[in-house]
Amino acid sequence: MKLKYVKKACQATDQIFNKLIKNFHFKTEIEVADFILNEIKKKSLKPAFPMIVASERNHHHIHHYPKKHKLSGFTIIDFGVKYKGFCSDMTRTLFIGKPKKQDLKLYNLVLKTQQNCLKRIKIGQPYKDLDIYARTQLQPYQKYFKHTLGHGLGRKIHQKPKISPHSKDKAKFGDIITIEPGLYKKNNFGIRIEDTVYLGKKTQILTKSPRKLFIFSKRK
Ligand SMILES: [Mn+2]
Repeated sequence: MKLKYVKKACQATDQIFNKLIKNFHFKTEIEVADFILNEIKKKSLKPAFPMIVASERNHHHIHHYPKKHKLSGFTIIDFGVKYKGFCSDMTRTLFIGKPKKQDLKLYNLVLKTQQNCLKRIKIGQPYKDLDIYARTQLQPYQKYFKHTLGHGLGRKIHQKPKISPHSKDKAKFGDIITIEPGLYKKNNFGIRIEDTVYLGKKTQILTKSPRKLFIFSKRK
């Protein structure tokens, strides 16, 4: 039952993100947040947690709530919904303006790290090994990875298992977790890519929104 509901929550999240991208005309963080909230309401669902929309100057704050701040540069959008009491959690990072070569390099590093982590998940494996693996993948930028690689979710947005460098939990069949590497540096960059994942016979990625970097021009 639980998996079914988390899947539904993830599908709704993908649909809303898709709509956001197709209608992208937003100027400020709060406009993006309002659009998403409205779409969640239209589906008669609730947000799983206070959404994060964090653009330049704010994107290094890991938990930043949307403001009237103008969108510029890397823009992190982190949201989820609750479906019959079960959560989804997804983050995508967009770029507003023209990314520099170094921006693309950093984005691709986070993406590659996330994809490699997803491929590496194995039942029985200590989660701390996966977290440490992510940090080695992010070298030489690993000091800018300022949170844990992921977390369990279900009825609560953060629950067991722990996926951190000190976790004592091991990957087990049936786990529902997030994998969310990121890089954050004040006045420089803020990038995170996160998916909700189910550990079945195979690893199933339940949030399926595109992971390529969407680039939009700045609005005046
Ligand atoms: Mn998360």
